[in-house]
Amino acid sequence: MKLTVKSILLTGLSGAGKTTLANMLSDFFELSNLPCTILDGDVLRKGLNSDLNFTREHRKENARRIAEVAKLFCNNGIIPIIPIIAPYQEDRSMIREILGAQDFFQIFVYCPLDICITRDPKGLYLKANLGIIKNFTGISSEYQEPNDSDLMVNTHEQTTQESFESIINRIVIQK
Ligand code: GGZ
Repeated sequence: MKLTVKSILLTGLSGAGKTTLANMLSDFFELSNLPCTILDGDVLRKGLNSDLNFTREHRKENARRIAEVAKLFCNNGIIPIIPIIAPYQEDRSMIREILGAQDFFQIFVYCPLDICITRDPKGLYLKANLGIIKNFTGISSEYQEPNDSDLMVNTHEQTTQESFESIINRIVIQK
């Protein structure tokens, strides 16, 4: 089995299902002996990017660092799977440029904001609505929906398995 791409970005709101899909892709690649690594925005913000907040400037720096780390993996034959909100078109374009447009696959993990608010797995939307968390994407900070994605999955209308399969159908070449 081979892939048509060398790096994968999953962009979308908090609670849209990016991490779930990233984990499913990672499990599938590992079973297929394709080396990969997950670079999750939430995880990296606890280490490498712990000095960054959620201002416009810091989100850009967050995206730049993650893309540069992803490039190191990519250059060593390891597929970076990148589930991050990446709410700004400019930053997503930068990530695409750093990783090389030809090998890059951007997935828009779409779920309507009101559904993400209902899901609220970590209670973050509640805190954002109460003003406890500032600059929260979808509430007090914008998410610019991409119109240049290679694929859009709708986690509100599709099951996670259907979303996962639609990704696999686009990036896998069966030998
Ligand atoms: C957005 C926030 C915020 C604010 C904390 N805005 O769903 P999660 O919890 O587990 O993942 C989100 C993560 C977002 O980090 P990213 O690096 O992906 O964001 S970005 O690409 O926009 O820089 C969320 C949590 O951090 N979180 N505060 N204010 N998400």
